[in-house]
Amino acid sequence: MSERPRTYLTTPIYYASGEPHLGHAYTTILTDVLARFHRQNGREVLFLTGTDEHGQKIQDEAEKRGLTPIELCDTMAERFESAWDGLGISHDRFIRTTEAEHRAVVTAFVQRLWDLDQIYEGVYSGWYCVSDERYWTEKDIGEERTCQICRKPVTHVEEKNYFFKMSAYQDALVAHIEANPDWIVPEVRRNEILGFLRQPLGDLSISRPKSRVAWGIPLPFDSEHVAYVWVDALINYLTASRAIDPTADVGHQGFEDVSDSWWPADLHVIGKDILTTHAVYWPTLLMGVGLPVPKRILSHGWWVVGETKMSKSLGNVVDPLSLREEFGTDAVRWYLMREMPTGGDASYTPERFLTRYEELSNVLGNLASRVTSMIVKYRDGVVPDAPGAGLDEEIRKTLEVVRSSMASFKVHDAFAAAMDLARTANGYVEERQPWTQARDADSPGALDETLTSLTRALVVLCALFQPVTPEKMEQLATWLGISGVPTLEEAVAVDVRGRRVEKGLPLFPRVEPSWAGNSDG
Ligand code: ME8
Repeated sequence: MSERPRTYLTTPIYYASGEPHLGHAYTTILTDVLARFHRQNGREVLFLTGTDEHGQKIQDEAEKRGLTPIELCDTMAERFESAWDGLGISHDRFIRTTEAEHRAVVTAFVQRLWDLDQIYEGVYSGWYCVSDERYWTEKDIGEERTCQICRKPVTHVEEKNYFFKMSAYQDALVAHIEANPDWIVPEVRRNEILGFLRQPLGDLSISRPKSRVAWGIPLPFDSEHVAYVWVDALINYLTASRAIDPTADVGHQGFEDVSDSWWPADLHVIGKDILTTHAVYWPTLLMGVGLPVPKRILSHGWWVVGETKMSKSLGNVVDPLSLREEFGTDAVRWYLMREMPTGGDASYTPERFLTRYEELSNVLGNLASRVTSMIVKYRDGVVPDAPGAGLDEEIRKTLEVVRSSMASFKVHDAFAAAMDLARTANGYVEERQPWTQARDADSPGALDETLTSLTRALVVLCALFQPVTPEKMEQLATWLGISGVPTLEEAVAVDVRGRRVEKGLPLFPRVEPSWAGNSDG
């Protein structure tokens, strides 16, 4: 293992029953931005995403489409991978729960629970939502008998299940949350889980009879039952960490010592819809097999359309790839990161998308093209030999805000601060009036100072925007004559004097959106 500090980041694994939409793209881009930020700052990163491929929802969807479940999953896994490719996602591993390695780790995990006497056989009698693959109590479903999450009708089931003794870990979980105030971010979600844990915690059904759900991983101690899809899915994080070697002898599979692996994950990034599974089921299951729990959980809000959550089942999804075709990858990434305060909800509207695009274009893009073209015009493309300290104080303050905002996952604040620096630099142009300075042949130093200060700011901006708009910052770095995008430290320290600069084209050209003039938006 390398000596560099390491960070293991995960997204949820998305159901292979529907197309990737803007909500999935948000989580994945958010995690990508964090991954790029960590890499940029010298950390070794394992960034995991993937698809959740077992369970009744997938089984039913495949049947509806006249496909076998694996045919459906193969198609959809490819769709997600190519969507992430198109959106500049830099994941290190794409996991599919139908992979042999994952199936073996799930088998070993469940066997370990069984061996440690953490599982008993019982009968489940209650309500089930296929869409969210969740059991609900009489109280949860209310008089309308609908799922708490998707509001679709639930069905009554009564069947033999295996149960994990989750209730035994209630006190340990509460103690963990209380001792680690930042374990669940934001605080509103932490309080939600603490509230939930004020009621007695039940045991967790971890199996489904094959007679009802054949599409799953069979239990090693009863092949007539498969692992409950949520148990199967959560274990993906462990599989990818390489902590468990299911081929080793029992006692040597890694459950006793994970120090040689990526486990525990540093951060699970999830939406607020799947908080209970991640903040209650998952840590207690890990406690059940004696493994450390993930270090932190970031539970963000929902993209809504009007008042309603964007979701496939509600039929109101926005396709991030079509936005990308019109505006480019980086514009979609910028909009999603800048528009949603991490943790809160945000409403998608084409107007806001355009406003955010114009910000990129008029503030950052404009600064980049005017600075590079002035250097070409007034100094033959060579950055003058001047101190260039005109924006140093602003740069210093911005870096402070960016670092602290990123550390608390306030990505929107970090990039707002970065954009403010670009705004300030544009203001500096107006204030110094380089076109007037250029006419003053008696004191060329003033123009030199303006141009060098602006170039230094642009180099820092290039590093600051790299995690969110990587493609464009790569271009900007080339125009600025720096090889590759610098780290924040390098960007501040870089000596720009004497470097050759190219006149850049507009980074974010004007776009006439396809919806312009269309009253339906
Ligand atoms: O729940 N706004 O998969 P899923 C913001 N397979 N984020 C959204 C969103 C929206 N409108 N809609 C979806 C599952 N998301 C399980 C996860 S993990 C072990 C198993 C994002 O395909 C958000 O991250 O329903 C949410 O938690 C996730 O997609 C749910 O994806």
